[in-house]
Amino acid sequence: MGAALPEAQEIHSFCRICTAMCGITVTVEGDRVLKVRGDDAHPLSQGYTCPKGRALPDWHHHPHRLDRPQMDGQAVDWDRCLDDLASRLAAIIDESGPDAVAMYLASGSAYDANGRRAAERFLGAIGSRQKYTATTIDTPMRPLVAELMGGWSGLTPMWDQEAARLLLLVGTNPVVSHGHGNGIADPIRRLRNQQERGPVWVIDPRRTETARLADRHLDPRPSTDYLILGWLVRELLIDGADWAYLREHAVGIDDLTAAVAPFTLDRTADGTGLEAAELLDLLAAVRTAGRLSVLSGTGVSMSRHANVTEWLLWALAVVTGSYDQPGGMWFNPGYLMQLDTRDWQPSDGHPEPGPASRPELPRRFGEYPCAALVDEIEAGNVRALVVVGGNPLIAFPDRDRTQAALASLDVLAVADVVETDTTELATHLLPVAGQLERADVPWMLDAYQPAIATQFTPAVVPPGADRRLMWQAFAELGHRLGVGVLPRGIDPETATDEDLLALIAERGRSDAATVLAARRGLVGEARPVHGWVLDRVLPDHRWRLAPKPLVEQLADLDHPEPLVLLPRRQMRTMNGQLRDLGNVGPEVLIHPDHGIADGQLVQVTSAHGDLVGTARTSDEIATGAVSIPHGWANPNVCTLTTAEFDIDPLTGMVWQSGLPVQLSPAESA
Ligand SMILES: Nc1nc2c(c(=O)[nH]1)N[C@H]1C(S)=C(S)[C@@H](COP(=O)(O)OP(=O)(O)OC[C@H]3O[C@@H](n4cnc5c(=O)[nH]c(N)nc54)[C@H](O)[C@@H]3O)O[C@H]1N2
Ligand SMILES: Nc1nc2c(c(=O)[nH]1)N[C@H]1C(S)=C(S)[C@@H](COP(=O)(O)OP(=O)(O)OC[C@H]3O[C@@H](n4cnc5c(=O)[nH]c(N)nc54)[C@H](O)[C@@H]3O)O[C@H]1N2
Ligand code: SF4
Ligand SMILES: [Mo]
Repeated sequence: MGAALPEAQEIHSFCRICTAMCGITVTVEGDRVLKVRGDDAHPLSQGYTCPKGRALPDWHHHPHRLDRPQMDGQAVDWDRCLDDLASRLAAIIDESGPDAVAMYLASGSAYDANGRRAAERFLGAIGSRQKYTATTIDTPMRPLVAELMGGWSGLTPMWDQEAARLLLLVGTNPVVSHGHGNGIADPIRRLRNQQERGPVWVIDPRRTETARLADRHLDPRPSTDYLILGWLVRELLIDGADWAYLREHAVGIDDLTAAVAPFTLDRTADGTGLEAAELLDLLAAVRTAGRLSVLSGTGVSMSRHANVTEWLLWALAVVTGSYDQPGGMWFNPGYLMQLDTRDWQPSDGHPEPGPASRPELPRRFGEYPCAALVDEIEAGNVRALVVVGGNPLIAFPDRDRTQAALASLDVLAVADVVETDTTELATHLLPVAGQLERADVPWMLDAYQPAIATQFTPAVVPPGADRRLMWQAFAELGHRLGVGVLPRGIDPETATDEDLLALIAERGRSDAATVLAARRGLVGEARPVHGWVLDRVLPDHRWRLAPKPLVEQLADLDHPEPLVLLPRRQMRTMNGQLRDLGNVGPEVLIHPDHGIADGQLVQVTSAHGDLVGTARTSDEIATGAVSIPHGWANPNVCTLTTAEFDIDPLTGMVWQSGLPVQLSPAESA
């Protein structure tokens, strides 16, 4: 035998697939990642992991991992790839200006603190305004409503897991998703804990994994939640509102009262298809609880009524005195972000115009809506696109147009860890270090945690093959273009991940050395804190209860459609990620009454396009709904959605939930 075999080692890290960011213990042997299990000593996840986290070893050693840079599909070395990319970008900027270079930053970069910052700084440094993120195909209604009602788009209300006496979930399925906005590790345990204090109510047209363990489940017609929420607000304003809180912390009460006046019980029961008795039970539960925690998800954010529904959901929280008060919802100021120490200038929520080809699609929060990107490419305004941890071909509407537009670009540079639908089209492929190959702190998602806490992970294994840290790739690209990407004083030749992370950590609640030693989590304040949003963020300490653009949208809502598409996340995949590790494909979930048999091929048609998939029939879904997960190449639900019409005028959001579809049996795919 030759050299001694390396010994197996256990390294504490945290999973960077979803916002729950569970503590994990990774078994490695040399550069082989053997196993991932939950870390029992982790203060927030307490040993929990889901199948995605446990699949990290298979993902790390994925047969289609990206090992070497490529140009037009040919392996090249980094210098060649970056030289060529830089000179092509320079020529485009010279000829067409910096706005001809766009960037799409998505899920895969949200958990690479250094890489994400470097990519964003690169875009800013070349002077481009063409920034797109997954927020505008996911949940732009929340920052919109936060800005219109609270003066700042970043407010994320958190479930009070210590004290809420009622948890209301509207169009979210945390048992599978682990939260939308709130990072919820070990969701079943946390929901059970909640039930010891007070009931969990779920509103969802599907009897979801979460609905099955809830105390009560209401299954309204899709996209009619606004009626339920508006009716609750109306009734509470008559009896049950927290008037002391409202007098001190709200403006626009009369306008809100007028806006919800038409929401009678009859109209709500009629519009939602729910029994009056069920609705009255919910109202009684809210009155009994006094304050509540109420969370929404993609069932709200992707619907045509997203903004209005989210507004009425926030209004419900304000009217019950729930926001920023114990037993209601709190706002996590973040361990690293320390939002509670900043000075706030309240915003009135006025957007800037969209890009030249779609000026009607508003620019908000410093970004353009994804719905505009394909038009910008087709119009020749965008000639180069840099994709940073995203997969537009499974995420954007108009699947075929998106494909043609990406293929027509002069430059499509993609920074990813595995081959995807989008990497196949790349002119420049940047194989960046995956999550186990880099040190990290949860920078962007600091304020989505159930405690004021942070954590640090070292690289579990060094970057394998010819992969580079993403921040290095952008620093080198910037250097070639003569723009600075790294903070001052950082030498790209000698700096480490930790040097850069220290600059983030030192702005947190303890010094950088303490944060970088927090290998299994560091909890600053385990319990919710209250008051900083009321004191520091809200304009004049008051919620604006009736923002005009939302009141106007409410006046203009239409009737529900007979059969509609609903989104659904799957337990073992994350959007388009992990699907090729032997996971179940995207079944078309329908009620048995459509005359289509379980396992039969079914065609689903929208006003825009169609797909053929395998039907799964179940009475867990209402007859008026068809549930199809996104993230798959075939069938790809993005063939049904479009950015051409029915785009939300306030956010530019694509209609991805509740859009009308038709079903018919299909012979073959
Ligand atoms: N019709 C329809 N469309 C939808 C949705 C829907 O429900 N229905 N959902 C929408 C939602 S909510 C979202 S968030 C978007 C998702 O849209 P995307 O975020 O674009 O989709 P993902 O498949 O998550 O892409 C993440 C990519 O990051 C890569 N990645 C993983 N780790 C790393 C890393 O460490 N570094 C880098 N650089 N890359 C990495 C992965 O390999 C993957 O290719 O889709 C949206 N589109
Ligand atoms: N396992 C796993 N986890 C994930 C992801 C994943 O792909 N896989 N993706 C991550 C991402 S990017 C996101 S954005 C989050 C999303 O997190 P969630 O929003 O919690 O997840 P979804 O499964 O999309 O849940 C949406 C629910 O809304 C319901 N719904 C649809 N229309 C309506 C309606 O009109 N009214 C009501 N009340 N309900 C409706 C659907 O039936 C569905 O159960 O999950 C994240 N976590
Ligand atoms: S819930 Fe799963 S994917 Fe999300 S952080 Fe935990 S182990 Fe990772
Ligand atoms: Mo998302």
